[in-house]
Amino acid sequence: MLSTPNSSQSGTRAPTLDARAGNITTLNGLDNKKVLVVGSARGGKTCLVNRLVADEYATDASGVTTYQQTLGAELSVKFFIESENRLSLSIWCLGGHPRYHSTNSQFFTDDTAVVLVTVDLLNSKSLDEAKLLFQKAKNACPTALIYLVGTKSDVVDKVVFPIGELARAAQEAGAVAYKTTSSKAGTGIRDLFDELCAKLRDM
Ligand SMILES: Nc1nc2c(ncn2[C@@H]2O[C@H](COP(=O)(O)OP(=O)(O)OP(=O)(O)O)[C@@H](O)[C@H]2O)c(=O)[nH]1
Ligand SMILES: [Mg+2]
Repeated sequence: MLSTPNSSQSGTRAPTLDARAGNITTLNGLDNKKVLVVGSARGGKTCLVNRLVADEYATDASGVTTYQQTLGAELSVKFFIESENRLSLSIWCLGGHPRYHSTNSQFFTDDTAVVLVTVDLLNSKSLDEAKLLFQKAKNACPTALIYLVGTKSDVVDKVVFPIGELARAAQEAGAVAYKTTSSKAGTGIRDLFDELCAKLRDM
């Protein structure tokens, strides 16, 4: 299921429910790190991963954005091979629907290198959900780099809380940083991954 890397940003997607696959330590000769992407349902997690891995943002034929709920979890692999940050990431995007809360717990293992806790900037409940997930990640993945990631930043006029609140939450929770991203506009995502890859390299 995993392809040979042939560009600095190549990626593959391989749906599976095997949480332990994140334990692979090398992939095609590259260090492999496990990344979790978590957050509320419809929060923009899958779109973020799709933008990173395939530079895609799904719309139907008339240009309307489409939504397909993640059923359980989906694994994508991303290779970074041309920059000095040579590594691969196994990125687990976890379904945000409450029905997956208990099964998601098995993915929070202590070998997790990075947790991206997403906050849907258009959903007032999303920040509280993110705070709970942040604590869960902190407890179960003590050595992981944990980021708070505000999604959908392109819809500036509908953001339901000030960005300052996201910054404060990140500081209080002890996040590495908070970031804002738009999968639709394609902003913030490469910068986020470049930064976290550099941090992983230095660890
Ligand atoms: N405006 C805007 N809308 C977005 C963006 N990212 C996602 N969306 C919208 O949010 C919907 C849900 O996005 P998904 O990425 O599927 O959400 P998810 O967090 O994976 O949802 P679950 O799989 O249910 O946990 C998409 O269908 C888009 O309509 C973005 O960057 N900007
Ligand atoms: Mg999803």
